[in-house]
Amino acid sequence: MKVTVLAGGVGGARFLMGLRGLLAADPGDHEITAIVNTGDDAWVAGLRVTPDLDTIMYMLAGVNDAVRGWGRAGESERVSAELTAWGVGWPWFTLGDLDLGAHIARTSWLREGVPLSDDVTRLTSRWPIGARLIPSPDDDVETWVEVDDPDSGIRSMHFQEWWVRHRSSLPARAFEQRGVADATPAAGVLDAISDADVVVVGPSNPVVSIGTILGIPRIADAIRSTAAPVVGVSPIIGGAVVRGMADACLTAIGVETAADAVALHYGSRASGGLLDGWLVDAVDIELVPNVEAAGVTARAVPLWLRDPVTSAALASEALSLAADVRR
Ligand code: FO1
Repeated sequence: MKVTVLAGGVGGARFLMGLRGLLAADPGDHEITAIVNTGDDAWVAGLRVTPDLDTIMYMLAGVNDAVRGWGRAGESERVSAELTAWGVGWPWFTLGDLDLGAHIARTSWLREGVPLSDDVTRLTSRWPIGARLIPSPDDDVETWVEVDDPDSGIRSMHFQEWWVRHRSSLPARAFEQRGVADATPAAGVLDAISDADVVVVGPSNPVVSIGTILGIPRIADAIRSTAAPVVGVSPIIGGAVVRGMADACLTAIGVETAADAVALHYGSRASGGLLDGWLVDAVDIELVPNVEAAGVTARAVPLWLRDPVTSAALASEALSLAADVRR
């Protein structure tokens, strides 16, 4: 079975871990492809940093820092301290020594003209991660946030500065994908959508992760027209985010932080949107009729991705819903 997952950072990575575990236990050929958000990416100290790709790579490789949710396990920060001493990079954005190894390798290949998707292939080939990761574009498309700063008024900053430096405390007025108009889907992205047996919209931030992937020209249309069933997993449980800042992002675009509101935001494929099916958590069972009324088949199942067993169970629910909506 070919399963293609649209994914951001930790939520997407945990879902992919569950899917990999589920399919590994099932005889037969399986292919997992993750189309990953690159809007969080940034040039830091002259290096190209790609947080969501790295979070997924490190977690699937088993070398991630499970506490912080980003970077490498067993990390040290000697170089980062030196960069701060030299006044280079973002002092509030810690690049660990091991993590820097990936950023230096990636940047050296980029400087040789090797596109990001090939850099990802080179980096991930170091470990048997059991999935193919593809950046949604090879081009630099960065999410910038327009904020209304009580001190300095309206200004724009890179998503990382809004999220890491300011913990999304500055009211976001708008999110801009810089460079998106000239971007194209990376090699393999459109085929991964059209050739899939199932497409999953992962439990990632609907605005700055999934939204950023969908903003790349032609990707949303590929999802609308794929023969595969398209099912999504709500990143909102009981009216709250599981982690991160999706609530601040949803508010900024006028969408309620609720499992049904996000499904309606993505829309049903029957009416020109993206979804055939949608999973909400058991606590949100009363929202199922709202989602169904919008033309999306909905189910209430446990969504918490606590460990390999619950993650595999959620992946199984997503594939089961896909089988149902396919009929
Ligand atoms: N998040 C933080 O809260 N503080 C950091 O210092 C930080 C550094 C960092 C370095 C590399 C990387 O790939 C991710 C890093 N992150 C950090 C997490 C990052 O903001 C998130 O992974 C996503 O971009 C937002 O979900």
